[in-house]
Amino acid sequence: MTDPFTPEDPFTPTPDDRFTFGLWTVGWPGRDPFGEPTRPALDPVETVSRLAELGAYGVTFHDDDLIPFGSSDTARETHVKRFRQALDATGMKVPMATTNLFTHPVFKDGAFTANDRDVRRYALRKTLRNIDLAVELGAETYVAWGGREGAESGAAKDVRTALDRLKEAFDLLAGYVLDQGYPLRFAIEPKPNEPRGDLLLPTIGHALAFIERLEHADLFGVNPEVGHEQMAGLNVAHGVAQALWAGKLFHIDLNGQTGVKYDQDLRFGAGDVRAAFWLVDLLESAGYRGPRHFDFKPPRTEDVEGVWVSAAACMRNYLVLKARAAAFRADPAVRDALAAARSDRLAQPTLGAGESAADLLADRTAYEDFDVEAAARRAMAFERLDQLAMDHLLGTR
Ligand code: 3MF
Ligand code: MG
Ligand code: MG
Repeated sequence: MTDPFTPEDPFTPTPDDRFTFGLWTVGWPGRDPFGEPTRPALDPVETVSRLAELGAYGVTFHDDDLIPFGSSDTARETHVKRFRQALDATGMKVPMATTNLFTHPVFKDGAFTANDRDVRRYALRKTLRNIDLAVELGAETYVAWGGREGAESGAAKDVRTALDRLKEAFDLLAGYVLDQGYPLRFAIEPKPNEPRGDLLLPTIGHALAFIERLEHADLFGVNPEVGHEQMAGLNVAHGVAQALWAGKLFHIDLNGQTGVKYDQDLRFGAGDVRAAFWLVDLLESAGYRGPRHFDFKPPRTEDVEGVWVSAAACMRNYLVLKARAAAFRADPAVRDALAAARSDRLAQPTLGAGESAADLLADRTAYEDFDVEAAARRAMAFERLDQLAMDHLLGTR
């Protein structure tokens, strides 16, 4: 076996793999609710060059990751210029950007759904300003995570009215993008809780349903995050499959989580490795073309060198799982097991071409003559299929 992280490693990424990282991920200094930072802040310029060396395709940012909150216009220009130079020097891209609407205390009751109207107007201005920058830097996707849109107590937030305000905000932002002729789409990121006790649009399903009520629904998709779905005890591959089915998987946040607990943001592949395997299998077999974006936090036990080990491991784990999933799909024993499980038959429509309810009611084989007990006795043979998947995942096949 080749050592990981050496040039001979077959799982060394290249920009063609489309791996991207948020500046806030590797740049997280390790501040948590119980402790001070354990690492120095990273210069975005260093982040760009280190990630480029590791084989990433690009970086993403919140406005405040790049331009510290409260910077003067001159300082803002300098930050953007240095960042742009780093991108040019390395060939790194910025396929996505987003707004920080949660760190400053002004957003303690949310942004687009804050009870205070002046806070909502300020949040819209902050977002519009960063949309201009996102487009200038070549972003095609604008992610909107609710941040603190939510509540801890029942009467504090009228949820139906808050959803009106959220729709109002997204209708305005989309109208602006259309007026400006920007080639930008929005990806809403669901999360069930943290930092608020309960957040609005808690899961992929809630977000998909909300999008259908927007004025420019075509411009909106979702940005599911592995750990966020798992914090709600949900099957992330199922949620992502539904987003793909709806034509709404605009972006994805990859990371790791071990079950229903606080937002762990482990490196991708850590946590629920079986869920990660099925997710990669899905993304690769569905032909998802967007960036593979890592939204993780290198644990605060690591020093700066450990940050890059953790980042490289996100990409490596994706490539290992991609190879394992491809081997699983190519294995003749798996093809036999899929046939035994009759998985191909699901693609056959339940009704014949043009068959009506009356035709179905007239079909005695569907009911009167159907041998229910015999059909109930048929084994589905899913265990053999799943064990083959386990063996591929564990490297024992
Ligand atoms: C929080 C998140 C966010 C979003 C980010 C992009 C800070 O759990 O996942 O990361 O991904 O704001 O919109
Ligand atoms: Mg997250
Ligand atoms: Mg995220």
